[in-house]
Amino acid sequence: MSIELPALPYARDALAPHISEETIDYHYGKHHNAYVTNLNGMIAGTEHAEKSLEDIVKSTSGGMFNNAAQIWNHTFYWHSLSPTGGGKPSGELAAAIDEAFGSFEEFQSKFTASAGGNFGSGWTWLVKNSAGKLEILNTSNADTPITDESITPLLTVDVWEHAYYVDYRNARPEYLKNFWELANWEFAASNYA
Ligand code: MN3
Repeated sequence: MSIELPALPYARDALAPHISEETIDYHYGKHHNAYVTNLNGMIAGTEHAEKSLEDIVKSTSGGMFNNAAQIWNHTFYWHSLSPTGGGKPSGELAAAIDEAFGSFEEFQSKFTASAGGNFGSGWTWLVKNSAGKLEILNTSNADTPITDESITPLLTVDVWEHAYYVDYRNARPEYLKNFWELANWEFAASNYA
């Protein structure tokens, strides 16, 4: 068994103009794909060769963990974006956001500040904690919330520079502004439920 690169949930040009086809060609076609190729090379002939991706993430460290977690994080990120995304969540998720952050606008501004201030390469997440309450979480490099069984990730944004340098050079704030036009609240709501 080998780990496969999951299909993108939309066409490569579907997120334009917020995220270009060229960015997807690099980010999905080269970066995400390279993590898959690297991991398959590393697990071949080891005790991890027959495990699921999640099991590999939860039972490895070092290079194996980094590649496995990056595969998982990127797949989750592609689903956190949608060509029909943006706007605001509704229903129970909207109520949970209001309860945790005061309002959607407060949440959005805190999440943007957290992602903007996530030093170096990493990820910013909206998660449900063990008490069922929503939180914003920053992780560094390949680190992922799924290593903590008590946390359920709902939505993520990739703040590695490779996520935005083609479209926005070094301007992470511009990328984050455009992230809100793509945020997939249906995906987040299904993770929350
Ligand atoms: Mn990335």
